[in-house]
Amino acid sequence: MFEFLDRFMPGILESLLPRASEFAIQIDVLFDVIAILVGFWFILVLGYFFYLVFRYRHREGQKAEYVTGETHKQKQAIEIPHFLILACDIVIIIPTFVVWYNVKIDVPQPDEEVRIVAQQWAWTFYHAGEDEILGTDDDVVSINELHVKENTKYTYHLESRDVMHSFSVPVFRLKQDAVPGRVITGHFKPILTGEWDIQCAEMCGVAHGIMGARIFIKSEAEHKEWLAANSPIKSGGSLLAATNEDEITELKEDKNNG
Ligand SMILES: [Cu+2]
Repeated sequence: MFEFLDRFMPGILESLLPRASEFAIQIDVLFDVIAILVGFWFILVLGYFFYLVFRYRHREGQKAEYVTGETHKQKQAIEIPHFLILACDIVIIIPTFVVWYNVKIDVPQPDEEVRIVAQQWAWTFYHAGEDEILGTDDDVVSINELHVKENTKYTYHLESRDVMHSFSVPVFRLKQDAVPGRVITGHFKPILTGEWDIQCAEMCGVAHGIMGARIFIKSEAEHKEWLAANSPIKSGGSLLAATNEDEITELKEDKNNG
């Protein structure tokens, strides 16, 4: 449905940033529908407003008329636009529910998982190693660099170590709050290779503005090369696992305190 609708849309967001996730097209179509409807009424109402200001401007000897809005014609002038705007609301609400369900509620069975931890003021990403299973000894941890494979369904688990942050990947049209004490699960499927920005989108302290990171979307072979180059040394693997366990205990303690 969204592919079909997209043919008639101006593609406002796409003209600024490519769509690198599977659901990006849905957000873009919704954005265009809202921009067109709201823009139409904005221009119409402002245009009419300035016309009236000019048409009924002050003139010598002319007294102002007191309009009560009680005649049939005056009531119609209010009611007709009112119902037209309600109709526009319905046109916006229906696809909004569909997109919300597809992006936020319906998390598909993943091919891979990634753990994302936000803190003042950096991002830590836990990538599954060559075994493609998250939480094992060969996980690859990186700071401010998220490495993912093209055409792979990901589930992400988003956490915060301190205050509220927001994981924003504009090229995915993805934005999700990170809340201390909670693990928030969501999904994305990269469909383009390249390197783009990640930015914290929730005011989280003095260095919020520079709490950025980069996302690297690669082909499967390139991603494997990166994993191999960054895999933890086997004997040091337990160190990483210990770090993970410490963090999990910390999280639980937070929950108890709360
Ligand atoms: Cu922030």
